[in-house]
Amino acid sequence: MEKKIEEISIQEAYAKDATKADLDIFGREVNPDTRRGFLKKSALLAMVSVVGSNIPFADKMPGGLIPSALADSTEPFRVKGKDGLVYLNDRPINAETPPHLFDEDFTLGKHFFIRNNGQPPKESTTNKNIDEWTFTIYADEGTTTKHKKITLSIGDLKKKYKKHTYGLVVECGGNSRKEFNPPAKGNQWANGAIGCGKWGGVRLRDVLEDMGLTQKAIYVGYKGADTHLSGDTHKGTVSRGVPMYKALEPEAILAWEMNGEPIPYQNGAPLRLVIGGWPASVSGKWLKKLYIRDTIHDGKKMMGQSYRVPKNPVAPGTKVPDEDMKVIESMPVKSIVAFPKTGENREAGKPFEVRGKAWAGDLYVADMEVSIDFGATWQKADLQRAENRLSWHKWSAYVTLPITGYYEIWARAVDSNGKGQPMVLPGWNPRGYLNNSCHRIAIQAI
Ligand SMILES: Nc1nc2c(c(=O)[nH]1)N[C@H]1C(S)=C(S)[C@@H](COP(=O)(O)O)O[C@H]1N2
Ligand SMILES: [Mo]
Repeated sequence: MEKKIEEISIQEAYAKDATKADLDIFGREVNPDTRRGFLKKSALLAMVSVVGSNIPFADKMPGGLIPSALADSTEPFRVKGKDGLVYLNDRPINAETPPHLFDEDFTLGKHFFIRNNGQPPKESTTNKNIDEWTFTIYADEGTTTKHKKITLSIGDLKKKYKKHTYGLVVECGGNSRKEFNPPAKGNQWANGAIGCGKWGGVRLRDVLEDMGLTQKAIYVGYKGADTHLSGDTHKGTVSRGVPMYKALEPEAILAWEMNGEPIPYQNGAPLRLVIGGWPASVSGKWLKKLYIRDTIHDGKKMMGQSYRVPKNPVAPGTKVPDEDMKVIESMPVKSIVAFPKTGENREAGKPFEVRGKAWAGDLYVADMEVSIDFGATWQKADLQRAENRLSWHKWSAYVTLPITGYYEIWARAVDSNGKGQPMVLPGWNPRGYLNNSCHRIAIQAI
């Protein structure tokens, strides 16, 4: 007899299990330190209904993994308010945007990727009266002259400071990690751990300068309202930061809006720091604390191997000691083909449009090219100016596939310093960061 399986979202699965201890489907305790463990029973049930049949070897499934049938489909393993994302992990939630959803001028909230390091705050605390959401700025001794500590609400920000809106690229430092060989631990992102929203809020600079910054203030760190997966509030999730010069740039903002709407819950509602061009881990979600530091911020995931790359190139597979690693700053130049969708057909001999987006960390994109012959020859694409610094550029080109057969369309951007995207993985590093190799799509000419 066919048993009806309940379809539930990840959110509901969490809510259901929230009161229980963290147990996997076999009733064993999930190891909070590895942030893995097996999928919880309720989550796995939700999947069985999608895969369409029983999962005989469910007990062999490595912790945190979801069936690949699901990794390619998106229903109904879905997070409220999101649509079309590819899920990598449910605990914490990590989901990426497939390339064809980058065809919008700015990434829609429902398509914006999710990279959580822990459990977001309760949704009801993030969407009530957002003007009442508060955050506190703490200053290290001697870094400010006017205030040592101040608490502000979103309402205060709106009243006191001028609102600014910028298109800002938020890209996970580990985007495109999937191509690393030997593989790097961490979310196996294809190319969709990036988004460019139009972020609205106030300048971080305006708020910080009101504290009376001194020369001693050299770094700014953040902390969000999310909690460690174990529920232990002392453990924290991620607390990163940027040097003061980056925090003071005009485009660094405290945002409560994305694309003219409140920020989606999973993307840091109601208030997040948005610092474009650097690894997205510096853009703190669910913002609760800012720290003005007299030293390089030493919060969680600032030290050791996280968001760091070797100071000098290393052979693939090398173990690199912490002291030989440096913090990632500006992200490298990169581009994506958003249209057509990979796997589509086009008529041989007939020109058709190819288009996408390109971005270059702190720089501009200066040049854009596409290839239909695996990089042997390149043709210039039409590149538009970005709406503002740190936003992405739109590009398009007309290509013609001469005869019937299988083709790949490759895209390559060059930044304003003349540095272009490599065709293959640029440099192996232990945690799999900064892969900006060319994006490729497959098209059949018929
Ligand atoms: N408070 C908080 N901020 C955070 C994170 C987090 O887990 N908690 N993840 C960081 C990382 S690693 C990335 S890539 C981006 C992801 O932003 P998004 O989920 O809005 O796409 O948020 C960053 N800010
Ligand atoms: Mo990230």
